Amino acid sequence: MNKRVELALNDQIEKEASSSQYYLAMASWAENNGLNGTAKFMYLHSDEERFHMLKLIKFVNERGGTAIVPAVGQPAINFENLETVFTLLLKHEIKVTESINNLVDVCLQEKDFSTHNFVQWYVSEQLEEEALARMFLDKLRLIDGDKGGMYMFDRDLENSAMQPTNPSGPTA
Ligand code: OFO
Repeated sequence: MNKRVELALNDQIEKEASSSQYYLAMASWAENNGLNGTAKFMYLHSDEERFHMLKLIKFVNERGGTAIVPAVGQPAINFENLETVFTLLLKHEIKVTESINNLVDVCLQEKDFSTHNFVQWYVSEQLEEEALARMFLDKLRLIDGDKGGMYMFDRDLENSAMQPTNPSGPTA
């Protein structure tokens, strides 16, 4: 496997692992603050990010590279409020999108068209994740800190089709 591409893929593995931990921390915070819908969303989102990591690990190893399982730092324990959580989520996803775009760029520079093809799945995934985070933030801005509104937001999220699907495994 091309070394620059392998390096960029391993960098992305680290980003997906960090995303999974980050959303797990948000899930735990939400659970401790009576926000069950948000907790459910974040737990599933954390699983989804782990699935993104596993998919990359398998791809690197199957293509003759060496996937590196990364150490990840401890994420935050406390968050100010729901709006902060979703603002941080959107910021984080924008950074991940930049990193995916960089990966696409490296594939094109190195003329690795099969990895480029593989990475397109992540390009579409990022578009969806950013759109979803923006939609939640728009709703939270409308609610503007109103407690009743937040209760409804969380309850809607609990029953929502917007919940991430539980990924079935690295080959799904
Ligand atoms: Fe892996 O999609 Fe978000 O970060």
